[in-house]
Amino acid sequence: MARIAPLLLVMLLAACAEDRAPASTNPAIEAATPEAAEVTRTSDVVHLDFEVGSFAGWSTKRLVAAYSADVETQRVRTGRYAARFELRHGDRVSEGWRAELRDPYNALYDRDTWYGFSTYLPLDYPDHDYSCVFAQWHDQAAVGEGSGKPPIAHRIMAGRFYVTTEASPTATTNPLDKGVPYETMRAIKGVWHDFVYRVRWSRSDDAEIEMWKDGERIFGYRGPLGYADETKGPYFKFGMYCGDDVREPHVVYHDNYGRGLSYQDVDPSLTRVP
Ligand SMILES: [Ca+2]
Repeated sequence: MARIAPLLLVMLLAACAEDRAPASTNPAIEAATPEAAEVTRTSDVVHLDFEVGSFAGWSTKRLVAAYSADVETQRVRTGRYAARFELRHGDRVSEGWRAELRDPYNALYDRDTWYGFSTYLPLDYPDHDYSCVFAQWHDQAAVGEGSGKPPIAHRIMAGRFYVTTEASPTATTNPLDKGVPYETMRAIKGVWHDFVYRVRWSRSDDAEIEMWKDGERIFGYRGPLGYADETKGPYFKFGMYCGDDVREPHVVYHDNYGRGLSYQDVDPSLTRVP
């Protein structure tokens, strides 16, 4: 029995890992103070576009290492900075293989929330037949309750870019309603793409999604979305998340995340001066 105790201690420390700041010497990550995140959490319109040269305003606890995310000056959509994300073999945090930043804001129900961001996949982004997620809207589980699959996930698999939805009366990893409101075979490597989403979150069956890609309206959806029993609305994350442990590094760039009350508020093609 005496040999089990150290193992239990290691397991407990691992279980608590999500609540610790990442072990990092990355100044961009260390600049993401709780105070800045609190401002983000309570504001209707925010632009977390990295133009402050750091991840101020974001939650960074889903980054395992200094390389998981950094501010980037060579490959940017607009302005001086973007963010580079890298997911390597074994990068597991918060119960998944991920390198993600979270917008601390919980969306309000029964009103429109607009989101915009730009994404760049490098030409050597690996082709694979498992699903990876660049951006997702995740349910906000109450303390002590389990999380569900993300109500909206913005994915790539086998060279296809697509969007999935999930809905159920309660948060679950096997929701009753699954949807694929958008899929395409478009090649998306080597160029920036601008995405804008309008989401009307609802705990009834009348939620709405509209999505624009590079200024063109791509799809609309109306129906069940998310988990009807939740108190707080979903939150946004982006970076790189894969359903399996990756065999080779996956790199993606994001820029110009905005959240607001109109298309204009969040248009990721605009250059904003901080
Ligand atoms: Ca930028």
